[in-house]
Amino acid sequence: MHKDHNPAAAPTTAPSGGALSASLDAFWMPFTASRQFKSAPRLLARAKDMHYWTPEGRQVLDAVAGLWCVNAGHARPKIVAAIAAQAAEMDFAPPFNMAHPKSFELAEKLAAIAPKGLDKVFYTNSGSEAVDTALKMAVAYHRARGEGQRTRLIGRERGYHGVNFGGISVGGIAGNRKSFGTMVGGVDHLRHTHDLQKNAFSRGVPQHGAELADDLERIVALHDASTIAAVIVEPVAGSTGVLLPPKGYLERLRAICDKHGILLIFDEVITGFGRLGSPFAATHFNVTPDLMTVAKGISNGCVPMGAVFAKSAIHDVFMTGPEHVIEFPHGYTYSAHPLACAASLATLETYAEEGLLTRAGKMAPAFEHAVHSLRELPRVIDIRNIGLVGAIELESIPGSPGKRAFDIFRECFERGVLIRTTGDIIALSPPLIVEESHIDQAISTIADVLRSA
Ligand code: PXG
Repeated sequence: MHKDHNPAAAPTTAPSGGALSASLDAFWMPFTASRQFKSAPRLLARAKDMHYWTPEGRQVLDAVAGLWCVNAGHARPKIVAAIAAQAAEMDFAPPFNMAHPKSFELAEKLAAIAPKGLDKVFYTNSGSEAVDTALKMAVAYHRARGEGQRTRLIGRERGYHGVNFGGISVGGIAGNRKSFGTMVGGVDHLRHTHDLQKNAFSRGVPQHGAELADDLERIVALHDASTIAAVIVEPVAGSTGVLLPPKGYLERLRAICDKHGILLIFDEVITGFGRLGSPFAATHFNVTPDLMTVAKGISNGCVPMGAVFAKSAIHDVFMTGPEHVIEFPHGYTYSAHPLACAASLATLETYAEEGLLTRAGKMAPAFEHAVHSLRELPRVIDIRNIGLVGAIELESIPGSPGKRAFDIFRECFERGVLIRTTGDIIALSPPLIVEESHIDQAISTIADVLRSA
C-alpha cells in the first residue's frame, strides 16, 4: 500500500538538518531493526581512512572497518583511481566462455599470497556466494572422482556462512533456522567451541577445547565417512561473537578430515586479508584447508567481490571429458567483474606497499592491552582478542537478549565511534591502518558508555 493511503504509517522522513530529502519508506533494509532505525536514522555520507562523516558533518571513528571489509581504510587513492579508470575503459565483460586480462592477473596475484597449494581462484560477488560455491565444488569434486555418495555437509554450531540456503544450512544460527524453515538436506553440525567457564578472558587463542574437534569422529561414526563431502568452519568465527579456535583445534580437525577423505573448507570471509596478522588465518595457524572462501577485504569493500581458493588437485579432477563441455556448471553474471578486479588489484598493491597483511600482528599487543583494560567494568563477562579482532561480551538483560549491547552501539555512535554488536557481544575490527590513538579513542568511548549504561 502506498504510504499516503495508510494513515497509520509512522512518519519516516529524515530529521530536518540532515542531507536526506527522500522518504525512508521504500528501502527494505538488510539485517536492520528497521522501525527503530527509521524513527532515528543513523546516516553516513562520507568516508576517508579511519573515519566516516554523517550528513551533518559529524566525524565518526570506524572501529569495525565498515563491516569487517575496509581493511586498508576508506577512499584509498590507488583503489579509487583504479575503479574510476576501469569504469571508463571497460565497464563489463561477460565472464562465461569469455574473459578480460585483469581477471587472470588478479588470480595469479591472489594465488601468490594464498596458503601454499591453494592455487586456483573462482570469483564470486560476496561471501555468501563464495560459501555456496565452495559447497557445490566439494560435492561435485567427489562426484567427479567417482564418490558421488559423498554429499553430506558438516558445519558447526554458531557458524556464520552468509545468507544463502547452503550457507544458512551449514551455519549454526538458531534464528536463521527458525525463520527460514527447511534447509538443504543432509547437513550435520559440530559442537561450537565457546566455553566461558574454562576460557574467559583468554588473550589470544584459548587453552582449553582442542578435543572438541573430535566431535567430527562422532559425526563420522553416525553417518559414515563415505557419505560426507566436506566440513566447513570459520577459523575464527566473527559474526556470532568472535569465537577463537582452542589451541590445537584446527590441526586436529585437519587430521580427522584427512583420515576420512573429507574436504576441509575454511570460511575466511572475515579472517582473510590480514585480519589476524597474516594474509589468511590458514597461514596464521599453519593449517591448510582444501577450499577457502574469501570476500570483504579482497577488494577492500569498495566493489562487491568474493572468491573461492581451491587446491589444484581439486580443480584438476574436473578437467576431464570432452573439451567443449563446461566442466563446472556454476558462476555468476558478475564473476570477475572488471570493476571488482581493478579494485582488488589496487587493494593488493596498497596492502603490499603498506605492509598491511602483517600489520595486525604488530598492532595486536597494544590492541590486546587496550581491549582487556575493560575487564573490570560493569557487566563485562568476557573479553577475547586475536590480531585486530576484539570482543567484549556482556551480561544480557534478563528477557531482552541483545538489548544491552545494541543500546551501547547506539550510544557509541552518538559519541563518535562506530562499533558492531551481535547478541550482547561488542565486536571490534578496525581497519588495519589503525593507530594507537584510534584504539585509545574507541576503548575509552566504550568504557565511558559501559560506565554510564
Ligand atoms: N562467511 C563469513 C565467515 C562471514 O563473516 C559471510 C560468509 C557472508 O558474506 P556476505 O558478503 O555475503 O555478507 C560472512 C559475512 C558482522 C557481520 O557484523 C558479518 C558478516 C556480514 C554482516 C555482518 O559480524 N559477515
